Amino acid sequence: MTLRSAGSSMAITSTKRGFLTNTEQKEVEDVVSFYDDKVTQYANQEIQTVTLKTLLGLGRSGSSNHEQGTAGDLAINLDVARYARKELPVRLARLIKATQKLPFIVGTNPYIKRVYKLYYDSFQSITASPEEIRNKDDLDRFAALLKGLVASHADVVPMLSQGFLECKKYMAKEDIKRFLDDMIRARIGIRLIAEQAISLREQRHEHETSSVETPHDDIVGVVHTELRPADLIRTCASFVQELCDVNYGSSPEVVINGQTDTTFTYVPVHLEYILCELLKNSVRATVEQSQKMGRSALNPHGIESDRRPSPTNYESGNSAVIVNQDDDQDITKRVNDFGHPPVEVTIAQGEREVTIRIRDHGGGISQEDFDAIFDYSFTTVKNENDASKDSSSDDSPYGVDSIFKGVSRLAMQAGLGGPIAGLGFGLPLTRIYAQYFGGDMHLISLQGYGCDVFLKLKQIDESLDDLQI
Ligand code: ADP
Ligand code: K
Ligand code: MG
Repeated sequence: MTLRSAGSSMAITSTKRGFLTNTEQKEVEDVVSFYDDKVTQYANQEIQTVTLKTLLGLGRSGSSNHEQGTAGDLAINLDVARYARKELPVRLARLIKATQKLPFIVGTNPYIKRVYKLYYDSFQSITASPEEIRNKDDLDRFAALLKGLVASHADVVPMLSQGFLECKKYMAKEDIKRFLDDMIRARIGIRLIAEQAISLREQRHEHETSSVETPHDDIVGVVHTELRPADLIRTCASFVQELCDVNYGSSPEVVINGQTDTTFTYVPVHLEYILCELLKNSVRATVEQSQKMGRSALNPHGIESDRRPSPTNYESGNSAVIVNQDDDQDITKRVNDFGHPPVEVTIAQGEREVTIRIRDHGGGISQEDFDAIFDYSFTTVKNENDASKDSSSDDSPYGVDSIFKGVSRLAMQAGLGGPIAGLGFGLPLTRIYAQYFGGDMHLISLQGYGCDVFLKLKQIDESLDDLQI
């Protein structure tokens, strides 16, 4: 299977002026119908959740990948597509309504307006498409429509980040959090449904055109039943290291250890997103800590040679044994040519869950910041032209100048995968993704030393029947 390139869920088509091209800028000026009866009508309908099992087409009696053949595949695809055709407009309408309820001034922010318009246009195109999906051709047409919509939504998260960063002062923190938590959870569900409809169809195409029997037994649409976290970590690490090189001129190694041959059932794009965000945080902290401590290629330990720690030194006989490990054993001493200690990623396979620990030696988080790190838009990336400060002196809070100042301009250079840091969305979003299928994420800061992030993910095949999308 081909994973989407690392971080592609946050792909950014960078322009010199920020997120919006000139055409998009014009588009957001267009008046978008606010009082649309059709939206209200759909938004008033109940959401029909679906179990992951049904969504994956595993609920049909007597169906196994080998037995069902093309006819069975088609029936499953039709089920999923019909469900998507009926359900997506309801969920989109609810997002549109929720966005309309934001304070007026927040709704006038160009980024938020753009997101609103994307949801509104998607709602319109799906409801304008034929209601009946009867055969292969209908299916292909509908899947193509969804594919276009999913692609057009690729920048929604960075746009929301930038929008709410600029609107911080117009809404209470808790209200922003509630809105975004709900929105992002809804978005995950919408994408799962849409991407499942798309990828089942694509697999069918591959199946039909391939001379090899059942080419991807281990992939059921968006779910991978033999996902190897070690492989995904490697892909994400090299992507994040490259991003780090671009921003800082160097990057730390990423060491993967533990049960590296672990495989489990999960949604690769979710794990990919989580890993990229956590690795970005760790490499950034590591490199900035190196700079702070004056670690360099010439003096990688950041200490004078006569103050180097003594080698292995056991005080045996004590219940608490102090071990000054030698350079080979202590991972923090394994600095690379640029003076950075590695980021360590440890994989553990439990009976029903997989735990991934991401450990860095980037100095940890101050007590003052710690309480805020899971807030949307909270970041310690400094920018001289803080858009929200600028705008306080303006009559118009979203003057064209202020939009493109600050974080967006600094960070958007990074292109694919979003900035290395600066939007303040990494941690809150990562936690929502981790919790979506019953997992969780905890960050422990050893202030002055480094951070450990524990990511616990459930084997989702254990609970296919219970997981409601
Ligand atoms: P961003 O990375 O855009 O700043 P995040 O939500 O990912 O937003 O992180 C918020 C803040 O938490 C970061 O700006 C940083 O100050 C702190 N942080 C997160 N992870 C780490 C880490 N591993 N080490 C040190 N600080 C961290
Ligand atoms: K944050
Ligand atoms: Mg981050």
